[in-house]
Order: sequence, then structure tokens, then C-alpha cells
Amino acid sequence: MTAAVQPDHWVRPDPVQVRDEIGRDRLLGMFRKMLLIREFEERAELAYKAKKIAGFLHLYIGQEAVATGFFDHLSPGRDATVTTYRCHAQGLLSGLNPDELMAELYGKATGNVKGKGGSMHFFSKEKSFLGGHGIVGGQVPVGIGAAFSAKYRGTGGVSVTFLGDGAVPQGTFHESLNMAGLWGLPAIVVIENNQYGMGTACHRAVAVADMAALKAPGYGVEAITFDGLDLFASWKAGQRAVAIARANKPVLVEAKTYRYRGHSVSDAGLYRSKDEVERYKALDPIERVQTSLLEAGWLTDDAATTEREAVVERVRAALDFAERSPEPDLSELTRHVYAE
Ligand SMILES: Cc1ncc(C[n+]2csc(CCOP(=O)(O)OP(=O)(O)O)c2C)c(N)n1
Ligand SMILES: [Mg+2]
Repeated sequence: MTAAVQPDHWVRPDPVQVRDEIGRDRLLGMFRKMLLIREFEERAELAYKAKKIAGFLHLYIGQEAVATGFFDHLSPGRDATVTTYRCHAQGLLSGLNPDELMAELYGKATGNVKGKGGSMHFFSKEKSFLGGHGIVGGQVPVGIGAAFSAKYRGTGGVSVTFLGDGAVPQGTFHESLNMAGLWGLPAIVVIENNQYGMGTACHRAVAVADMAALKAPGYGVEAITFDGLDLFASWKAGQRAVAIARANKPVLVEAKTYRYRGHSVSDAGLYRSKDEVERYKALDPIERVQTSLLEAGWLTDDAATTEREAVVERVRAALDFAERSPEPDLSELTRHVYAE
């Protein structure tokens, strides 16, 4: 079934070289962001189980390196991003306030979208974060539209569209990539292949294993593949993708990654073995960055503990803010349904 894949689609950098290229402060910055995303979601999971958060909750735990490596090359406000319902990391990386994001999970009036969207629908016009989207594949035309807009207006911006492997067989994905290739749009499309669409293994849903490498040529767009559990690979892949897109060439990227939690918090996970999950947990992207920082002498054990405590404190403050915030007023029910 699998056709030959060009080896140069793979971005497999030497981690020590990339670490030096990134530099101490920038790498520490990404480390902090990944810690914040992880802590934010672990605490949200507990709040959900305590019935403080209703609706759905899809966690990104395990996938943090993918969005973190790409966002490091973007300027929110100029470059647009859009993703799925699994949108907490992208919201935080856009620079949105953790207080408002947590309050959104709680459905409070102070939330990022006034408590009306919940976990799946973070959004910010100012940061050009065009949202979390619940319809599988629904965000892909939005991301391509943002790339069209950037080129048409001559802003120099690019768009980054994140999607799951489960969206690859959707019509919207193919129609959008065709337009991106046809019109030479500054579009980066990142498939976060976490190996499952809900409980369906990828190989039972998508005809080819190397999705970017094999599908990109059909639309005249470039392809990049990388290990999504490795921040250094993600950062290099993001660097290459952004350089391509800024020259008005679209690029299709596949991150081979894994989610440690179920599809959503209510998923019992009966479709995969505990051993499989443990195997991937041993490759944890955050632990690997910490090890690399320690090896470089850019972090000590004590400083790592301090970093982690700071993040725990930040998320605790966000939880307090969410808890203390009021419910939306009943008069809000019909507002923001149509443009006002
Ligand atoms: C058009 C559409 N069909 C079905 C669903 C139900 N659904 C929600 S998530 C999902 C699986 C998506 O998996 P994937 O794209 O791999 O993303 P992941 O959850 O793994 O990040 C499905 C089928 C939906 N939301 N939208
Ligand atoms: Mg998936």
C-alpha cells in the first residue's frame, strides 16, 4: 500500500546542534510554555472530573512539542493560526491570558469568549488565532482563507492550520490544499498524527502511512515529516515550513505524535494497550527538553523545580480566577449569535 517516500521529507536534526541554534533563553522560554500547557490541562482534567467544567474536554497532553515548536517562529497578530477542538495549547501559545482561558472552560462571563464556547472554541481576533473548531476538517478552509487574505493584502503573514489525522480523509482537506497549491498561498498545514481518530487507529482510516509525503505532491505543495515528540525536530520543521510559506509556497507537514490521554476525558481507551501508552510516555517531550537543558548547563535541578513551581502557581491563580468569576448573565443568551 505504501509508496516510496522521499527521505528528504524528514526533518531529523541533531538535537545538540539545534539546541545551540535556539540558544538558552529561547529554549527556556519554550520549556516554560510546554510546562504551562501541561499543568493547565492536568488541572483542567481534575476540575472536569470534579464537575466544575461541563461539556467536552480534549487534552493535548503528549503533543505539546508540535504546537510549541511551530509557534516559536510566528508572530501572533500577523501570522494566523487555527486548529481543532483540541485547542488549549494553541490558545496559550497565542499569548492569551490563562485566567481567561480557564474561565472559558468553566463557562464563566470572564472567559475568553464570554463563557459561550467552552473548551473547544478559544478564539482571538487580536492574536489572529482563528479558533478551535468542533467540525473535523472544518478549520482547514479557514486556515487557507487566512493565507489567501495575507497574500491578497500583502501583509507578509503566513497561516498555520493544525488538524488531526482523522481530518485527512475529509473533502475539505483536499479542496483546501488544491487551492493553496494552485494559488501559491503562504499556508502551512500541520497534520498532528497522534495515531488515532477517536478510537479508530489511523491505519484503518487513511490509506497511506506517510500522509504529508504522499499527499503533498498531488497538490503541488512541499512536504515535511518529523517526530512530533521531539521539540528540536518540531522547531526545525517549523523553521523550514515558515521559510517556505513566507516565499508564497504552501507546505504540508506531518508530525508523528501521540496523545497520552483518551480522545476526550470521557474516553475509556479500550482500543489501545497500556504498554503502548507507557512506551510513548517514556519519550515525553517535556522531560526530554529538561534533560537537554540540564546537559547544556542551562538549567540546574533546583532551577527546574523553581520553574515547575512557578507554573503550578500561575495555573492555581487561573483556577482561582475562574472559580471567583460570575456566570454569564441571562441577557447574554442571544448576544454574539450574529454580527452586531
Ligand atoms: C465532520 C465531523 N465528523 C465527525 C465528528 C466526530 N468526531 C469528533 S473528533 C473525531 C475524530 C478526529 O480525530 P483526529 O482528526 O485524528 O483528531 P484528534 O482528536 O486525534 O486530535 C470525530 C470523528 C466531527 N466532530 N465532525
Ligand atoms: Mg488523531
